[in-house]
Parts: sequence; C-alpha cells; structure tokens
Amino acid sequence: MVSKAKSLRYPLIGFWTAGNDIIADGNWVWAPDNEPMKFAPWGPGEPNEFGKEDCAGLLNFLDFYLNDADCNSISFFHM
Ligand SMILES: [Ca+2]
Ligand SMILES: [Ca+2]
Repeated sequence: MVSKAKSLRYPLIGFWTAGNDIIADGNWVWAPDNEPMKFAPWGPGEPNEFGKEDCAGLLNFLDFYLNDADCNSISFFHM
C-alpha cells in the first residue's frame, strides 16, 4: 500500500534489469548466463517476493535501487 500511495503522487517509472529469480525464488541471477547477482543494490526490504515477484527492476520511488516485481508488469520499461 505504501508503494501504491507513492505511485499516485509520482508516476511509477521503472526499468527492468536482466536480474531474475525465475529458476528458484531467492536465487537471483543475471540473464542470459544465470550468473549470480553478487552486488545487487536492493532497495530497503527488497527483494520481498510480494505475491510473485521474479524480475529485478530499478524504481524511481526507490531512488532507482533494485526491487523485485512481477515480470508481467506493464508499467516497466525494458532497458
Ligand atoms: Ca521471486
Ligand atoms: Ca518487491
């Protein structure tokens, strides 16, 4: 709900990275080589697997730190 409130004040802008944990939740890797994400700058409390979040994006309301989000979210741009 916090992110919802913030997205009303500011347009939700996000960019997908190649990071994902599609293969195994919590096991974050970079596509396409599935190289482990060792130095991922996650936002506070992220990744939180809210519902089903398997793709790592950069969000404006997290000062462009990483957040895990629904891979099918249409409010994200592809880098
Ligand atoms: Ca996940
Ligand atoms: Ca998240």
